[in-house]
Amino acid sequence: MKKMNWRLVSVALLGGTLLAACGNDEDGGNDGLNGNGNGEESAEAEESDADTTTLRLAENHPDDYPTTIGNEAFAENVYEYTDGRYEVEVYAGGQLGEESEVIEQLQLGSLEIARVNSVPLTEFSDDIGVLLMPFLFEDEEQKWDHLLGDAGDDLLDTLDGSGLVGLTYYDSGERSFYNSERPVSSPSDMEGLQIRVQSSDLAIAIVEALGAEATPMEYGEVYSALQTGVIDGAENNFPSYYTSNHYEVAEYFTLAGYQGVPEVVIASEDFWQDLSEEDQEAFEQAARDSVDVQREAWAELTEESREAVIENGNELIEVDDLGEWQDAVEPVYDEFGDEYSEWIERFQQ
Ligand code: GTR
Repeated sequence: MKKMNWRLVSVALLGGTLLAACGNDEDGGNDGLNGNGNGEESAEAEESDADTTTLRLAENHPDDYPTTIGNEAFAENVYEYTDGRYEVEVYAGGQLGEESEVIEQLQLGSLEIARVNSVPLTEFSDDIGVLLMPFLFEDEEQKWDHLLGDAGDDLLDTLDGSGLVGLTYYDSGERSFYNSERPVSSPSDMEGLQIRVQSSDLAIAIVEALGAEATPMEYGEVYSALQTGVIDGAENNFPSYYTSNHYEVAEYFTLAGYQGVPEVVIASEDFWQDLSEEDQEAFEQAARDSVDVQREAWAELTEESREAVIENGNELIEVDDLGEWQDAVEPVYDEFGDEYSEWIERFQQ
């Protein structure tokens, strides 16, 4: 049986049209749940039950991407844990703008919730940048023990006062380099390549330490920049490389996961302060309880996208000596290591 379209069902139950809602699910998959920018749906929801407040959640990945699946689990939890007083509509596919625009909307209070990567958050906390440090974590287990433990919580708290409230982390695996020019197996092959990075000094420093040139730009612009040759490559995890279609225009993918920056679910502080303490706890719990669903979907899509790009004929380049890459990014530790030393110590315990 298909997953129940929770939001529509809840709306319909209140409006007494359960059958119609279930019928919708037949052809809709999770479309209705995602909202898809259809203002009529939220009007319908508000009309059906004046006691239910509808919130918007911005997501820049498509409907079936693991973060979107996590968002939907979060939305279901919120509805349940607040006894239907809040419902969350997920606006996937970047409908509400690029990540920087979405963050601005959260700060202004014109949007309630979003899922973004931790990199754009480095602008609003002096500490979150630690997550960008190359080869920070020994393995996924160490990373997740810390992220879902005290260190991760304390790091989210460093957003205090920025207009943003961090709720939880989602999996984003490891980022690696890919390009359209040549197979890259050692840092010396990166020489002179023009690589897109997320907008952050640390991200730029990493690429420069590897002898390449960094071009910061928004995610949504990368495909055409690769296609037109404005850049030679970028860096990301397998699911993003695949679902953004970058694999079509950058065939060489280097298997050297150098960075494990996670995704973050964040709320607008403006909205947050209007919630009762009890509701704040319900939202926090709803976010935490969606992490397993997201991580499971993450593991699946990582495997699927890897297979899909191999099938497409892309070249996945094995790296013989990861130590070479670690040595090459040492200057990044020289430049930023002191700034993040306490956090590095905590995350590497
Ligand atoms: C993806 C991440 C996006 C976005 C993108 C990027 O892995 O999920 O939210 O940050 O990377 O490189 O801009």
